[in-house]
Amino acid sequence: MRRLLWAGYGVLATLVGIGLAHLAAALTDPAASPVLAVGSTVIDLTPTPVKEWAIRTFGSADKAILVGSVLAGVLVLAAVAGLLARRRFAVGAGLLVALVGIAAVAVLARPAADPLDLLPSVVAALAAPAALRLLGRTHACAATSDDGRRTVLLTVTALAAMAAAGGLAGRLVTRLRTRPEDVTLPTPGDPAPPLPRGLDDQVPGITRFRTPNADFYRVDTRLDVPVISADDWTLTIDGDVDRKVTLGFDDLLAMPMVERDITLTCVSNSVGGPYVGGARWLGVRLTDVLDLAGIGSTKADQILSTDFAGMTISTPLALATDGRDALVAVGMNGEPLPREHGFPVRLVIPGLYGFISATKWLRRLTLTTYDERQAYWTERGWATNAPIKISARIDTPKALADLDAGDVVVGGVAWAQERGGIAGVQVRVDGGPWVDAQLGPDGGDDYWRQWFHRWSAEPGSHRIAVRAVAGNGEPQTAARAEPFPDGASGLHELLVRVS
Ligand SMILES: Nc1nc2c(c(=O)[nH]1)N[C@H]1C(S)=C(S)[C@@H](COP(=O)(O)O)O[C@H]1N2
Ligand SMILES: [Mo]
Repeated sequence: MRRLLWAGYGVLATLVGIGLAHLAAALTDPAASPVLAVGSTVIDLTPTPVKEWAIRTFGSADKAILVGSVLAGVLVLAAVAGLLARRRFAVGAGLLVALVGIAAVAVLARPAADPLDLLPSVVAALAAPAALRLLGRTHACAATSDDGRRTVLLTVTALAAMAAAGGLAGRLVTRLRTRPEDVTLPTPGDPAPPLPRGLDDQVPGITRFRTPNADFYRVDTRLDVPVISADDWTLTIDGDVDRKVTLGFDDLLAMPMVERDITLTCVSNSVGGPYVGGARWLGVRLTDVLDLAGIGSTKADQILSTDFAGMTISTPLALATDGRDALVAVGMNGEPLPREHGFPVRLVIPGLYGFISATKWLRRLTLTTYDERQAYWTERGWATNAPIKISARIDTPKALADLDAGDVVVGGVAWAQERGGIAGVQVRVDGGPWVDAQLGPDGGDDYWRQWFHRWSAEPGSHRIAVRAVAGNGEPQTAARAEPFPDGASGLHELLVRVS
């Protein structure tokens, strides 16, 4: 019983340290929070196959699970520290400081770390042992006085409140920084045509023609939602250029604005998977931005883009500048970029998977060569050139659905960016003939297209398959491939039961 109490003291002292460190991080750099830094380091060190497995198995919960595991591990060690402190305070406190030390190393190892980022760790290294000492003292008094128990209870409550308040105040402070909703976007000189009404209302269960921001898939290496202020944001264009240039947010907004409907796709999306979304993007042409620095005589073959934390993504220069609508984007569906999707500025380059094109929280564009510099995913074995593969997905009915015999509407979306869009979609039931599906309205070559097919279903078990053909005549391949290293392929097929 007494042991359990001391283990609890260790955990509580650690939570006080974490809570106050979180507050200190919010005041300096939210990404420098020790728990997040440890979690990010774990992500970066995780081998690619394990990472892929985690994304496949846990989906977007993969990060919550990771942070949870890191936290659980820390708290187990915290309990051990409490137990050790029961006999010798210095040993327990030493373990706590050592824990913070590991976190501090993780904080400093981040590419964009600066010395101020150590502040939260210092706060934790002071607060956790101090809380443990206080708990130890009160515990000792409890043995010698009648009010002792009450004092212990009070101390525990006060410290728990402090830990919680630290964490909450940290959140509040973070919220108060320049928010996306404070930004007024310019109107585009080159607007997108009105997006036609999709099949949303006609085909129940089909993916919406335009993905609302709140529903847009999110894939990145971050555990937190980066909180970046637009006021002190800058973009630097450097490397093999005529002159190095640095732009502020207002400089960027003053440039000619283009608006385009573009469907973004993640290389980790498996056939039929959810990591794809269609949105209306507002931004400056990437070539206009690069021209400010002058890339006429460059020997570079890649654009290495760097985010606010030093994470890098590389894009083949020739593809990014071949005339496609590559954007340095500030708006998404009529609003400033949400923080999850790169506020204040990100890249959007149609036709290339996000991991080689769609840098969020953009800070730097460096013209260089693949020999000279390797981006984050290049170091992890992913391809450097990965055009989005033609793909069709069945949204309705769902796999293994129980359906009533009779008219069934099969429907979904298909995409073939930078290949002239979708020219046709075909459906096949049980290895029968391929039948043309009806296409929804056209949202442009870089946008996905909805489709549906009326099927008269007869009782039994049936296999439905779909395939697409691009506007340039290229058919979707049936050859199966896993996402690694340049995107999944194969046909989306599913089984349903009709009775
Ligand atoms: N800074 C940064 N940008 C990033 C990533 C990242 O991990 N960090 N992930 C990329 C990947 S893999 C994809 S698929 C797209 C996803 O963009 P979204 O989250 O807005 O849908 O962002 C890209 N941009
Ligand atoms: Mo991705």
